[in-house]
Amino acid sequence: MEIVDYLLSAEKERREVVKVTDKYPNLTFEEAYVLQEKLIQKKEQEGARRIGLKLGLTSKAKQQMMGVHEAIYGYLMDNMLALEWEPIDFNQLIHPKAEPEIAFFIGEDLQGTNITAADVLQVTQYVAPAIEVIDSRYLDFKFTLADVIADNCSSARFVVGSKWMSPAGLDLGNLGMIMSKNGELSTVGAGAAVLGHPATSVAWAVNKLGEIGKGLKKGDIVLSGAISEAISFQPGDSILVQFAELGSVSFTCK
Ligand code: OOG
Repeated sequence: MEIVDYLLSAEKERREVVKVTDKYPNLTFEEAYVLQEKLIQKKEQEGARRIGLKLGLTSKAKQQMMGVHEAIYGYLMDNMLALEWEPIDFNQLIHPKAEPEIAFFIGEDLQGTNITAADVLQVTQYVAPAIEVIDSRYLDFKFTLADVIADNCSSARFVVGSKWMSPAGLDLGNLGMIMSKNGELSTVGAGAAVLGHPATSVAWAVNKLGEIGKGLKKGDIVLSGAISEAISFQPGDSILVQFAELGSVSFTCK
């Protein structure tokens, strides 16, 4: 509980903290997921609700940067949902960054350990453009894989665009994306940046959850992983993510 409270108070008090593995260098991924679950349960006790899942470190570039070969998952809570028409308050965050993502709206429960991308697409009612705001509680956004898992994968806020489409007629792997800040191009990418296809990324998470007897529930939102590197923003900035076919999503920061 000590570590959970350490991370929760960093989030509440909006300050960076030294990473957990500085004190507990042998923290395993399994132990880190147990800490993450305890952290989420604590948020639930305080009134927040789980509304879905997010994937992290799904791009080759990011995995190489971290020296890992695996993606990670964390939970989305109802109080992380931000709205396009309400500025995100910088003072509630530490050192936020924005990432372009494709959101999946899950229409049926899905659980198992052999789930494929096709299975995911079959239960996906809609996909939509999204921006995830990550805000690691760790000093300078520096951490090991175990640290970031315990910190609910840096989750902080997310915004979903208003255009929701059935994935049926879409080629999500080939979907192009550009992200701009204050009208200037920042990053470009395509759906395939995420483990080859965003539905593959969601399937990975379902299989990982399946190993501990969990799965996705009807109504869950899943953020399938960043399609390009994350960009920092400050008060006064506006971020716009435009997808081919899927439309756009944006937010401003105050
Ligand atoms: C970890 C979470 C990154 C993604 O999509 O790769 C993430 C981090 O870089 O803070 O959400």
